Amino acid sequence: MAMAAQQSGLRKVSAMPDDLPIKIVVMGLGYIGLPSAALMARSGGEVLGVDVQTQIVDIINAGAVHIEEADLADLVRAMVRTGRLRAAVQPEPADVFVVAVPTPLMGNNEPDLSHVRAAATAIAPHLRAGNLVLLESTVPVGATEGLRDDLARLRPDLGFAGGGQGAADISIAHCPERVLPGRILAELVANDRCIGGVTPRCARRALAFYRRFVRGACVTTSARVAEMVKLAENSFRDVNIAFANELSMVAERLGIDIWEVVRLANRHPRVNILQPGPGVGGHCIAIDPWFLAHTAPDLTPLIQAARGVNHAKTAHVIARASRLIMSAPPGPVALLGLAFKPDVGDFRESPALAVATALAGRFGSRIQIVEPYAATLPTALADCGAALVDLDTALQACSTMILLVDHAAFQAVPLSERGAKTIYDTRGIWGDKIMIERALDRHLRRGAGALRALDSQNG
Ligand code: SAJ
Repeated sequence: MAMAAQQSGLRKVSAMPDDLPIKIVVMGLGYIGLPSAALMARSGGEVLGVDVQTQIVDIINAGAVHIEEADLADLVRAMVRTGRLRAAVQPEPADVFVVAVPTPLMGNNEPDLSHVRAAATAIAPHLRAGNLVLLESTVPVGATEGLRDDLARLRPDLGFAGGGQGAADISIAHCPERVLPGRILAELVANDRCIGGVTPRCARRALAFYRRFVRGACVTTSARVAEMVKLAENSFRDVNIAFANELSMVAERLGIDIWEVVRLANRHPRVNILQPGPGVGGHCIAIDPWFLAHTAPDLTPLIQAARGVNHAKTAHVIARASRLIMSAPPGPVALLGLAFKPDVGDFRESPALAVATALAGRFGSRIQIVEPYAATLPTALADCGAALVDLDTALQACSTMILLVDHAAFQAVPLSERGAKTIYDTRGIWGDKIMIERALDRHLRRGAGALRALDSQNG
């Protein structure tokens, strides 16, 4: 094929024949980059994972992992052993560059694209005609074209698809990830992908790449649509959870079991309310809606209100839990869970962690924390005197329990072991809620007065 292209005088732009191993550089070895790099290696690619942290690079080159994710450690170890997965702090020339770096928020809720720009600077010297650059990080609409423009400025000797005159040496597409922490490897393969090219040809080239390891349907579109699709998905979930959280506070005032309300309302064929909880955490749902809101602040009151409601729900849980602890007999109080969601060891933006930190600040050494996914407590908690204990110890020692995360281990605690305790179940996992709520309300009324006294003492 290459020979035919040379003979016909055509420029060879596809360096990725389906039957040859391709060289792939993955920029960013976090929750998306590392699993993706390992899967790309498993599908036959020669993969170089790049991360700015040498510690992460060393861990991966030793065949280990720095993040908890189902089956990831085994896959990475196997791929490093085959030699098809390596890590380094700097990229090398490759056929495909995948950018999977963090895109956090700045203090004013403005998207921070500095890591994407840094990745562009790092790969620019290594680009050559025929390369495909794929942006997987979640970004505001227009950022993929922005990446193209950054690369074009850095490499004026190359032509960039959709970037004006000249041959399109470099193709660029946005292919947002959609995977759920805890199921990342399975979902990277099984989920449908939305692939947005800065030109239709870029989308087609990206499609051919993803088909190597994705079994779900791959649908092509423009980069701008793909960017907005991703933001719409996570904003939809945030708004729906905010609705559930708002209802939960109304139901609480009315003495109604919100989880029963949601369960019964969802029997309607066109209603699907998500689950209320102590707030929304993780590095996606709590962040991405701001990418839309920031783009059009005047047009997104609903999205912004949802962020506010979910944030306020955490404050509401802190206030309610504080009243409960004030009304409880002296002695330890168990907080169950710190993770941002069940059955993961991921504490990013965790509302449970925020609640625990606030309660530890107020009640110090009375707080006993159970978190099966943590080996030690974050210093902010430990410094206040809170202790990390196992579930059995907490069940034995604590007559008051505040459940913050619906880990499977907590769901398995039978009524016989918790029936006599005062319980605030923020996730609704223990079925006997009406009884619990009524007992809780009595405690809370007593606790409110005592809490006011404590707060005025503390200034
Ligand atoms: N939560 C609730 N109630 C619910 C569902 C979730 O309170 O009914 C809370 C969780 O406890 C957690 C937060 O929301 O604190 C987010 O958890 P999640 O399971 O909803 O989502 P993530 O952040 O793990 O993953 C989301 C997913 N997006 C959607 O479902 C639309 C995932 O598919 C994306 O790939 C991921 O964001 C991402 O990386 O963007």
